[in-house]
Amino acid sequence: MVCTMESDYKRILVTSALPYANGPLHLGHLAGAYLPADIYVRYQRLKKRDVVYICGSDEHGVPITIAAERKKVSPQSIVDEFHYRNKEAFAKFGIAFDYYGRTSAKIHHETSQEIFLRLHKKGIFKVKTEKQLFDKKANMFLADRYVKGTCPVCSNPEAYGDQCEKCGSTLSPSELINPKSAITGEPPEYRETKHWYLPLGDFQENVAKWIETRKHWKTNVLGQVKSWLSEGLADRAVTRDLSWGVPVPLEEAKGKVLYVWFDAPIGYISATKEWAVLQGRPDLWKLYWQDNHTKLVHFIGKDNIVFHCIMFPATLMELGDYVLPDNVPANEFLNLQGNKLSTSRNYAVWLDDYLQKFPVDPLRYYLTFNAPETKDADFTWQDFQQHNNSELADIMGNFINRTLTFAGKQFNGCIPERGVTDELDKQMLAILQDAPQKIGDLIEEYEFRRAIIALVDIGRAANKYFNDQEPWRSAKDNKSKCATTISICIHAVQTLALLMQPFMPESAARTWAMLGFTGNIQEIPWDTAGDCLLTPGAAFGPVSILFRKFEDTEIQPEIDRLRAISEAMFPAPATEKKEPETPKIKYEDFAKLDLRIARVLEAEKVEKADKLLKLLIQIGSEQRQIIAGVAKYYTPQEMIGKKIVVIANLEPAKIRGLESNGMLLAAEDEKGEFSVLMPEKDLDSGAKIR
Ligand code: B3M
Ligand code: ZN
Repeated sequence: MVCTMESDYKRILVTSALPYANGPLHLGHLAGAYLPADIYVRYQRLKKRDVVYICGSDEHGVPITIAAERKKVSPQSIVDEFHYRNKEAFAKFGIAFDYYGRTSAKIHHETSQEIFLRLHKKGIFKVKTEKQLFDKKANMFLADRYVKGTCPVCSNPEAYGDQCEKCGSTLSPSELINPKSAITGEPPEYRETKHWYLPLGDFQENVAKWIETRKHWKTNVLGQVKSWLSEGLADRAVTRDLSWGVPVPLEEAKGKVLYVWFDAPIGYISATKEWAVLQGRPDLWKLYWQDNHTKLVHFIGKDNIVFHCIMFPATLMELGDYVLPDNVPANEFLNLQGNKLSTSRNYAVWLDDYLQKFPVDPLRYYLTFNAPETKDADFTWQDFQQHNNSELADIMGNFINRTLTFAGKQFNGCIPERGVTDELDKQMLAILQDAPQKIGDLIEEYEFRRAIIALVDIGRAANKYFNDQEPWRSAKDNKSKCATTISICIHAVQTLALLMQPFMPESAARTWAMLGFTGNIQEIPWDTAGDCLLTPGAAFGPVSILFRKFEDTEIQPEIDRLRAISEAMFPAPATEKKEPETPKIKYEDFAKLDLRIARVLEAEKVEKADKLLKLLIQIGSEQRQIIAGVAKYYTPQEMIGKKIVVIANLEPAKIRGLESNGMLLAAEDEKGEFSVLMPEKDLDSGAKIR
């Protein structure tokens, strides 16, 4: 059930990943799955489209029970605490869900069990009895994160049974080297247990065919999905031996619960059901999930791609009467001051904390401007301060303020009458007229970074227009020209306020009030934002500073706090080693190297060589194979789609019998941090490095 054309859609259903209710939210959460979705939804509402935005707490799974054990409280009290805290934090940041559910809800348990039973009755599941890790002391099976051990891919000693957070590899508990129970620290033993598996291999063909129709997806998402498909889909257990979760609705599975990744995506459906009940139309959810005129969009972070692009769609396909996602615009990760965020080490910027010191909209602005849309991004307080001060305060805020202050003095706080327009006036008016379409198209394409840059560009153009028209001069000798200039400037303020709404709703509403409008700004359709909605002669409201600058004295303590944590995380080497001197070279020596930007098309592990990846790369119009010693640090999925730097004129060599035609550049520092060099901007492959 897939609509092929944009115009086929009658309604949009947007979801954001359900955050685990096991801890507070930080800005990595916001940047990944919530802020972009909120911008998209707010825009669609302004376009007067039928859109519903669903989210909620993921309250099952090992992350919850581990948090409960750590705090020595019940899982229920953990999810109760964080469900409400997180719901409130989202609300404070203006994330405007239509419904925020929770997977402990009765309707969710019922919906998940019903879907499990439907698949069971169709004979979809494979039931297997297998040996799994068991902790004798704790008397329980060790699923997922209940086992820790050494990652077989990157040797990280702290890898979990389901995933290594260092290299991103997906693991199963039995793959860990030296496994230990996360509860008792004991080495586990193997015991037999029975589980229900989703035979994803059987669905591979259908999933692959469907993915072929998703040409419009982001390359980072398609790259990961294709790499999963090329490795071949494996059976996935959808049940667990745990006591916390949705009970498996079968007599023979007593004491088992559904795997959290089986029930959590169903949470989108059950939350839509709850929303429908609140609308007084309990069946309304069906229109959004079971009518093929719905455009379903899942906003997630990159670690959730396999579940949203393969596992959940495969389940829905088997059910046969559900819509599949039109798009899954997953974001990459946001780092913090150059390091990975770490909840357990308190290396994060917590939303609650942020709000004690700074306003909402600058963060919404900066996280959109610096969004990890195509590659990981880094949040630094310095950069946040700089972009707030220059773009929000100096461009947007300054333009709005100088316009209204000037109009206050020269025209008595009233909107002046517009007279004859000259060339500059016409140019400015054309920019305003085109803006809704231009920014709207970018939002439709999930290009939120470019959209917000286009918004600030309008502020920039308006500031320039103000300067070029010099209204302070015309005020003295040509009052009617001055009136025209200021009328157009106020018109620009109005357009900016309307177009700011999806990104910075609070500031948009404040600007609207400053303009003297009394109605709700959200009622004004997006498409009219470029028109002049002002009434000449009408008085506008009191003017106040829209965006304040952030001082070094406010920013420095934040940097210091994080630096102290990161130094504890990665202590500096005791003695500074002096680098041996390397002989100087001439430019001609350097010029002998043909260094190029290349794009990784395919990546796979080299059999029996745990350090090597075989990469197919594109350099301009040419494709080549190189063998790179990066497998300890990068999974094949992580490499696909990446732009890298290669020495293109290195003599071909045979490595482990495989031809390597070039070499990629990478670096490792004293801390053992390893990185392949990747250009900061999206350069074309083949570009020469000089
Ligand atoms: N709770 C994982 C996460 O927060 C998970 C998402 C569920 S979406 C259905 O990354
Ligand atoms: Zn690893």
